[in-house]
Amino acid sequence: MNFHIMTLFPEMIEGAANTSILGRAIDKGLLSVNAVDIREYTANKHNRVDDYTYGGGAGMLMQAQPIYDCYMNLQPVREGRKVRTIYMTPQAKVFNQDMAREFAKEEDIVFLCGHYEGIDERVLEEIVTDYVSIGDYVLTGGELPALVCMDAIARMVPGVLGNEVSGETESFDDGLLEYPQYSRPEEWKGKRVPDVLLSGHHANIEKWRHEQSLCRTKERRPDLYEKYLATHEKL
Ligand code: 6GU
Repeated sequence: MNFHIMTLFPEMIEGAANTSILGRAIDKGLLSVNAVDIREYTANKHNRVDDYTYGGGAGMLMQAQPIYDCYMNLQPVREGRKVRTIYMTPQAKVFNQDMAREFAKEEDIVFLCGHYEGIDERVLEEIVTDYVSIGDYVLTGGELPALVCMDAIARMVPGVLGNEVSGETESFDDGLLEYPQYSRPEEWKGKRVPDVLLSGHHANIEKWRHEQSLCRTKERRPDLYEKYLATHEKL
């Protein structure tokens, strides 16, 4: 899978993408991360990529031309392939695990990261296929959101997490939060690991973990808990 990130801060993307699990997946040839500097495509003699907004109002806007030329020069676009192009913006539906799973099926994904007060609407209409937010708060740019989405998508690509582990065996796979987990020692600061986990009784362990998931979800995410009950109603 190939990620193409259009940004004014390519070093922000490269720094984060080349570490840990993403870095290993790149080394293994499962992923590529291609951060492209939009500024390199400006036709402005002072290298500007922003200008005032028509109609007035606060701040500057990223102009259409550099973004469009940058997009048209991306490899999959040059080769005439249809490519999902995601604009990271708080004016959008909030990213979730289902979306990560869907995007992970693509061969190429383009992320467009905005700055300033946003981007000229006309270039968005021309190239963007998906509008995605990462939550109801405002950030200074789309780079961190793009990294968040890229990480969540990448771990759903087969092989990225390693041979045995599946991206599905985590919180949200069945709509519940994950149960608490423990490693050695059996006792730490007077706190003991729950007996059932030391029992070796796998059915009881599964039952305990499911109960813990339910409890934790009800307490921390009542919204998810209600949704779970509604879809798992035993008749
Ligand atoms: Cl995707 N972009 C920006 N700039 N701010 C955000 C966001 C995205 N999602 C939440 N806040």
